[in-house]
Amino acid sequence: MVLLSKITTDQYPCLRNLKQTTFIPEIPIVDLSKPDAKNIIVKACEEFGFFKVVNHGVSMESISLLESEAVKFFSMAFDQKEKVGPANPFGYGNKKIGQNGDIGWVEYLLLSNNQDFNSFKLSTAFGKDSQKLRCLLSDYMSSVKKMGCEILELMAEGLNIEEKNMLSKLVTDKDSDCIFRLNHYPPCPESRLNNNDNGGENVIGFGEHTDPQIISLLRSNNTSGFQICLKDKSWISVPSDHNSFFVNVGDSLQVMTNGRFKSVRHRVLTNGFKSRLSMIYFCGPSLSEKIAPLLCLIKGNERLLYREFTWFEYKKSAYATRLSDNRLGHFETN
Ligand code: GA4
Repeated sequence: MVLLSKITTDQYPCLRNLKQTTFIPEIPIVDLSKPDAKNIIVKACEEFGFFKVVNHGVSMESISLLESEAVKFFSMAFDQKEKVGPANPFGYGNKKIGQNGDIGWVEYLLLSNNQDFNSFKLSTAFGKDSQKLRCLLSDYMSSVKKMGCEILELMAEGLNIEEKNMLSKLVTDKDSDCIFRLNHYPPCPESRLNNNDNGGENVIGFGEHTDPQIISLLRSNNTSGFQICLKDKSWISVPSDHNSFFVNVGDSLQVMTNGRFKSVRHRVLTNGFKSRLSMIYFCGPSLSEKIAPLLCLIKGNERLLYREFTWFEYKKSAYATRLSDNRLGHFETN
């Protein structure tokens, strides 16, 4: 017979976090091959600003090939990686995030979809292998972008917007400002001491923030750590799933839907034992694109919550902020 009174949380650390547990909602799952995808997308964007995508159409081969090149890159000696740094904003970065004093337990490679903006040379760190990396990056980025546009078209349909490509055309635009980020979170000794895989005390890998763009498409290896903030301000851990993508609503989409969709606050906590590797594609419009609430979505005498601004204006102001700042405040109407 098992004596329940003998069970301690030292034996069963997973029990320790039960005190926090209220109701943990299920993360919405969108199957892109199903006819109800558009309705689930809209509901998920209203409720969470976040959802998981299966049957995404991005080949597992292109994902795995890029992932193994990324693992190779991050396992190089620090001074070798540093040759493609510092990230300003593009290039290799270590611990420092952005230019305004944010730090995290993370190293990363940040790239623009516009090659001219990537002032660093991958070949400096990769030598002749850089050509292979460039091809894998370009393959991956174009198929993830395609998935992003499919999602934006379903979203437009779900929102009953007549022009099916009203949102996706911002990303298919030849001058669209999309960014690709590879994040590597090495195992963190301090989180190991806490022996806590469930959040709580773990060291921050990437601090809480919202993404400035329209949507972001995230894929990671099977290491936990990613959390989202719910409407009631509580944080929940999102179970990792290396076969799926996760979609974040960004600030620009919050503006275009006049606050109906919420840009989701999210963060990454480090793991004490395993490395986490994530790849994020941020779908942004062209710098000259005007962002404002879409009038076709405004009902009756609903008030416009944001003034119009260009993506260039928004980016300029966003890059002057700290990671956790509310970047939209500046563009709200009174
Ligand atoms: C958050 C989303 C993307 O990772 C990013 C980040 C950017 C950076 O790392 O250079 C920023 C951050 C992000 C928003 C505020 C500014 C700029 C760091 C930072 C403190 C690439 C982006 O587009 O905005």
